[in-house]
Amino acid sequence: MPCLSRSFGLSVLLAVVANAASVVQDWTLAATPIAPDGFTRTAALINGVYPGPLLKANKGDTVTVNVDNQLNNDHMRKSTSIVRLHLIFLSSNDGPSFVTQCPIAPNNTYTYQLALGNQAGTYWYHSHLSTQYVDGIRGPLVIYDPEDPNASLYDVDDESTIITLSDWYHTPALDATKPVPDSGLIGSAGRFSGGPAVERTRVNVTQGQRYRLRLLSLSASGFFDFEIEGHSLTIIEADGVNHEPYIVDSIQILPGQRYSVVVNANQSVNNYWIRATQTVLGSTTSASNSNFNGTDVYAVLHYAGASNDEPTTPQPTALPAGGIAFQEFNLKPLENPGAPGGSGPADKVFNFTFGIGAANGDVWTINNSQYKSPSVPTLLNILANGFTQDSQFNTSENTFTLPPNSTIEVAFIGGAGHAFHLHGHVFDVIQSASGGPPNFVNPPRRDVVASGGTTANPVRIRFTTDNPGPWFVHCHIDWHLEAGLAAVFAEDPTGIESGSQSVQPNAAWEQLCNIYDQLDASDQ
Ligand SMILES: *[C@@H]1O[C@H](CO)[C@@H](O)[C@H](O)[C@H]1NC(C)=O
Ligand SMILES: *[C@@H]1O[C@H](CO)[C@@H](O)[C@H](O)[C@H]1NC(C)=O
Ligand SMILES: *[C@@H]1O[C@H](CO)[C@@H](O)[C@H](O)[C@H]1NC(C)=O
Ligand SMILES: *[C@@H]1O[C@H](CO)[C@@H](O)[C@H](O)[C@H]1NC(C)=O
Ligand SMILES: *[C@@H]1O[C@H](CO)[C@@H](O)[C@H](O)[C@H]1NC(C)=O
Ligand SMILES: *[C@@H]1O[C@H](CO)[C@@H](O)[C@H](O)[C@H]1NC(C)=O
Ligand SMILES: *[C@@H]1O[C@H](CO)[C@@H](O)[C@H](O)[C@H]1NC(C)=O
Ligand SMILES: *[C@@H]1O[C@H](CO)[C@@H](O)[C@H](O)[C@H]1NC(C)=O
Ligand SMILES: *[C@@H]1O[C@H](CO)[C@@H](O)[C@H](O)[C@H]1NC(C)=O
Ligand SMILES: [Cu+2]
Repeated sequence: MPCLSRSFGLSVLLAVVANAASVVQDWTLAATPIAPDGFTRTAALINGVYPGPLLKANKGDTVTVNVDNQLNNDHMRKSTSIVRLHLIFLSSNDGPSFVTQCPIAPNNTYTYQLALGNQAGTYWYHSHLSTQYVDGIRGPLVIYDPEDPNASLYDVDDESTIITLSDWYHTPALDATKPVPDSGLIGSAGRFSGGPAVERTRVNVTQGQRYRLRLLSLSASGFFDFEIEGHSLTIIEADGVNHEPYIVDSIQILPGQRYSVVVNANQSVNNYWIRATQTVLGSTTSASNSNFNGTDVYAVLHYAGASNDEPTTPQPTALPAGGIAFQEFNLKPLENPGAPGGSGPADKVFNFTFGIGAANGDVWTINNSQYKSPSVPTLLNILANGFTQDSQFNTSENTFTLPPNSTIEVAFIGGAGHAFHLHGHVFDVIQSASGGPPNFVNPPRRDVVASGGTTANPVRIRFTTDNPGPWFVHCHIDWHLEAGLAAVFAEDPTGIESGSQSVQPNAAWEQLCNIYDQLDASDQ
């Protein structure tokens, strides 16, 4: 079996390499004024734009990103690190600060180089240092699959069909206390209560064509309810994993989640509302921020030939009567469905009981332990200091070693309202927050999952340890991550150090900590 799978892997690799291209982007990070919702603030931006530049490649390509860190504003972190959400790369390229690398110091450059292998789908990238991505370092990453098995379901899939959803803040993250966004952006435009009537983002379609819309939540906190007036959404992808077509009228997208939906432009030539209602703590309003109006997040689906005006119909605010709402448990993966270990017991079960560790909500814990970034990244402790056991890490690192080639099950216990993300793997959601019985046969497969469920049946995920690396598992509500709602799975430490899947960082990676550790605190 190992031999078979190895030769299969090799032939796939050769087939992919034959068409592989090299995609190179140069990113300059700098503090730059921008006003996507009409309010000008200085943000931490890549090449001066928000969202960040589209990183676009084909399956099998090699992507090189040259990062030049020119951040130099006292209200925002000056160091940085970029993570590519979930992609199963060598972990020295994964990016979370103090898990796989030290941050890139200001006035320094660093190159991320990634062989995409067999992965395709809709991803995003963002800074993974503290809450820095909230300030603007976030953008879409799309890997097209020239051999998409379900390509016949749509006609158009290009830059015009990538739709990012973001919560947006007027105050830099470091200065924000009790942060509630000021607005919600679709693409690069949004409105806040009392602000100017910023022109709404427009998505152009031609009647008779079917569009693969790639919906990405680049959010730090807001949840988005997405709907297009008069058009159903056929979900075919969740978080980079193809799923069987599933038709809904609206879909809730949590921070970090992505979906591809096919929309058939088969209605009469006109303009239609795109609604992306934003909620924070389940509400479209906030007592602490009167700018926030979660209802007012709209774009326009514009048919060629229609007027250039906004739709004349009332703005929808909720799923219409009789509409079909998305339920996660209905998602079924297209390829190789079935949870690791089937309905049998997992090799190792983790119960992550999370909770608020301080009355003011500034501390979040897993099993009463608040995650705190170590000064020495987890990966460095494994590679340079030979750590192989839980007890070698500080308690506040919430670091659990995992054996190789095993089925791991994690239960997220503590209630709804969180969006848990695991690096380095996709996982099967054997118990979804949306209900349904436990599913071991064809459960949803993804990399960011809603917490919730019942006390007896909390949300549970499973994955197989086939990718050695220190993998961060954390709430993707960035304020919760910053407050400690995180853990690290140190998967197969021995396999990280040596063997065919060992992690071999380059010389530049090895310098990152030396440079960072010498910075003044204000430059970190
Ligand atoms: C980076 O360069 C700028 C401009 O030369 C300078 O003002 C700033 O102090 C430098 N930052 C560090 C950490 O060296
Ligand atoms: C979608 O892909 C699956 C798996 O390859 C295949 O069985 C199915 O027929 C495809 N559906 C369409 C409409 O192409
Ligand atoms: C939509 O079409 C209009 C008119 O052709 C064009 O000006 C606009 O740039 C298009 N918008 C997008 C997002 O492509
Ligand atoms: C439009 O397309 C959708 C999705 O394919 C389909 O369900 C619906 O019946 C079509 N409507 C019309 C008017 O053709
Ligand atoms: C919020 O936005 C909606 C939609 O534009 C609008 O109807 C409503 O009046 C706004 N609420 C407030 C409090 O401004
Ligand atoms: C996890 O919780 C379940 C349900 O309470 C319990 O049966 C199981 O023993 C726990 N497992 C571990 C490893 O703590
Ligand atoms: C967390 O605590 C529960 C009991 O409260 C225990 O079952 C579980 O094993 C602990 N999980 C970890 C990862 O230590
Ligand atoms: C654990 O914490 C102590 C005190 O904060 C620190 O000196 C030490 O370097 C930490 N160990 C690791 C492995 O990070
Ligand atoms: C993984 O474990 C299974 C059984 O537990 C075994 O059959 C298989 O050979 C192992 N694979 C590897 C790569 O070690
Ligand atoms: Cu959370």
